[in-house]
Amino acid sequence: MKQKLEDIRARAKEQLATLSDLSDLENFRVQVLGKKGELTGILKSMGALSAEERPKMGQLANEVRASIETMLSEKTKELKEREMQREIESMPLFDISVPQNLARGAYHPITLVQRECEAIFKSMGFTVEDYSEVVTDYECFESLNIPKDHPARDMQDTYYLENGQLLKSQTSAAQNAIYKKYKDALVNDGVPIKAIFPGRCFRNEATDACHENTFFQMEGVMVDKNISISNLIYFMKTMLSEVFRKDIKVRLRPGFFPFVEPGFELDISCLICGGEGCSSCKHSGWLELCPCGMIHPEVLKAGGIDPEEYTGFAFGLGLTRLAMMKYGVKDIRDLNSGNLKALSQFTDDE
Ligand code: FA5
Repeated sequence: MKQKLEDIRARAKEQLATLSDLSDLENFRVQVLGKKGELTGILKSMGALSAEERPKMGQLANEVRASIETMLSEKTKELKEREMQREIESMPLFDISVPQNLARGAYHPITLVQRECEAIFKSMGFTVEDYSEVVTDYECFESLNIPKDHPARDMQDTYYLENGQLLKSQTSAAQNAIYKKYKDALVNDGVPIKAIFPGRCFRNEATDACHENTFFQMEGVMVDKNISISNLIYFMKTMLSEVFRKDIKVRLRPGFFPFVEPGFELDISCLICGGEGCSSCKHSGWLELCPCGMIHPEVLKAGGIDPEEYTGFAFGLGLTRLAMMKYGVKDIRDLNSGNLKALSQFTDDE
């Protein structure tokens, strides 16, 4: 029996040295030390020994068991370390040149107000349309009742491409396409046209605290039977009270735009100076924000809509100026400056 026990210890040592897998180790443990294992079998047969032999063999068996258990735990530790090493080696290398702790970006204030306005109008059933920045003379002027020789063009001098197209000077340039897109649903299915179309506009003009050569507007139109100025005023009021979340002073005064009749200028009391007068409002205390009016019959006709049957309103919200007022930006030029110190302070407060 002594020899058998020594053999088990020697074989265990040899066998363990060849194992390289944790699951093989477990099989080995069951095979040698488990309930039906080799060593357990020997321990069970000890009853047959003489009273003199039994304690000696018992002691030896315990020593063999303890040494096999020690070898097993050392081998287990070795294999676990090897496995961890393999995992580490398979991980992507740490690249010390990758910049760490970069400051997070923030949305541009104009994007923030644009999204806010879109959400407000969507909740009132308007669709949001996208339109190109390069448009034709017809889209930007002719279809809006502004023929080639019309003096209203002087107010909106813009940048022309060699092919005769131009950078749109107003989001109204999308009106004609929107009417044509939705007129069939209006006439055949009685679905009112309710759309907003935000976009970047360009004008060749001298810049100051409230004028940029590149700025954003958001146009809105609604066309249906029996649309009146009351509908226009309701939507304008709802939009402004939701954007500013407080009462603000507005005034509506007559304004001329060839594509609306009647036309209005909607001004808001300057929120930079509280209406006292400052450079942001050209010292008038008021800021032109959202001209609007009832769509001119000729414009509806150009869009394929019968003005005898349908009426509508349109507005052209100055999104860049709205961002100025909402965030207290005194000079419009700061918004296009790319100055991250200035721009990164705005956050979406939703
Ligand atoms: C228009 O552009 C008309 N298309 C608006 C309109 C639409 C009228 C539908 C009626 C019906 P106006 O040129 O006033 O109008 O510009 C509209 C708004 O855009 C202004 O009130 C102002 O808020 C903003 N805006 C105009 N020019 C500039 C500029 N150079 N810099 C910054 N914002 C400007």
